[in-house]
Amino acid sequence: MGCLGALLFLLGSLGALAQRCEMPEVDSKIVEMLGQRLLPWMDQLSLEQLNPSIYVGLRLSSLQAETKEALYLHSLKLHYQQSLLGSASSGGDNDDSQAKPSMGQLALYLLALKANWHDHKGHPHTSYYQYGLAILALCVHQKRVHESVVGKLLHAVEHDRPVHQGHLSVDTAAMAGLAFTCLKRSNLNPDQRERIILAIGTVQEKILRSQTPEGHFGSVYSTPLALQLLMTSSMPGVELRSVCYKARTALLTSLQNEAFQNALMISQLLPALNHKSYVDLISPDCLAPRAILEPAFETPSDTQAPEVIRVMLMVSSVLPPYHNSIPVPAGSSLEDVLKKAQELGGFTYGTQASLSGPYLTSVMGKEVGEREFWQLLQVPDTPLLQGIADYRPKDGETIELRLVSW
Ligand code: B12
Repeated sequence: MGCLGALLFLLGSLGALAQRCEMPEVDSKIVEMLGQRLLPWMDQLSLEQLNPSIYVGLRLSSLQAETKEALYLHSLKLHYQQSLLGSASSGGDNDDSQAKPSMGQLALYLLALKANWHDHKGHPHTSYYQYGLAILALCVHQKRVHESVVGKLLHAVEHDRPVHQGHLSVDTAAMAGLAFTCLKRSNLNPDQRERIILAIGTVQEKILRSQTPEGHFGSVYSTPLALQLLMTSSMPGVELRSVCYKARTALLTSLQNEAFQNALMISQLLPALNHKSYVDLISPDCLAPRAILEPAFETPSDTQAPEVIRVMLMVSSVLPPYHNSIPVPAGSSLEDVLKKAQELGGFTYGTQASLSGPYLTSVMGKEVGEREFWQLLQVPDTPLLQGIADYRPKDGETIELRLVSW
């Protein structure tokens, strides 16, 4: 104990010299309101609807949903273990359309298992985000992965040239950073320690450079994960406190503007607002108090018929190109616009359920190929920051669906 104590003290004092990313407390009413938005999702217990990220986000927040949490974890275990064992097709009528969880979904499931600190039993060509998520999930379970696996993620970070903007998104960089931070803390790959430490520095710098004048890292929606990463470490010589303060201010403004409606986004934000990151799952703080969540009081919606707006919908990646003005009630989502366009004729689309909501996979019968996606843009060239279920176009706005490579 003496030796370890001295070492911890030394590390602690060294840490004190460098600034940490400390976010001042956020009003508990705001946090509660975010938590309440997750509650309805916790009643959706089919494999399609289950979202392990929600469970992880809540467990790392200052909130709790009491029995709903236990039931949710139970359903996660049931469905994920069933599909892992390959017996998911026993559902019958759904045959093969019941997609298996991806590597990243399994990784989130592993994080969820660790986030349940009463029960530590666990089981276990994708994007670098999912690759990082998978390494992180195994690491918090203290499972060593082969050096070549870690090496691949290290290589991606080392060769992400900042001069050319880099190809790793802020989210991907943050996820890689969280995985590396876990590996560093757990010392699971000691031979790669130096490279891991350097890579953490590289992603930290990338994230700091991505801060917008308002304070977000990248966009509003990459800020939660970016903050999770910045909170895990100190950076000598960097005014981290003011950087994070600025990010918090930007987040609060976005919260006021109702930017956080999506359950997955809320699940990534809640830990950051509670000064926690996925790395804390290495040894979760079981004793931290968490406030009990009560469902929000429903405000009665006004009975007036909403005014009708027109949204221009454009698809130029197909022949002949599609261009039409679609009438929808004000406040409709882009998904409502697509539905209406399909109803009116001459337009078709298809989606796939994902943890972020419905993901647009085909337009006018054109399915996405390998490394392609249907990008959502506001004309002329501004990619939307939200998906079809969350984005609400304004009257007269033109939305383009464009098939692009990623
Ligand atoms: C990788 C990625 C992509 C890749 C996905 C391809 C692939 N096979 O990996 C590409 C580049 C294609 C992509 C596209 C888009 N993305 Co994206 N993407 C991500 C990222 C970095 C990781 C997702 C992931 O792997 N999750 C882990 C696995 C376990 O979860 P999953 O549900 O199984 O993952 C699938 C879905 O997430 C889906 N997907 C990816 N992005 C999006 C976005 C939306 C809205 C939906 C519904 C689904 C979806 O692709 C994943 C792989 O199959 C996240 C970052 C984050 N913080 O979550 C952003 C993120 C989810 N994307 C985002 C956005 C906005 C988009 C686009 C709408 C951009 C646009 N203007 O077109 C499009 C989706 C359009 C559509 N067709 O519906 C936002 C969503 C914000 C929000 N408010 O919900 C995020 C959070 C990025 C950000 N910080 O802004 N994305």
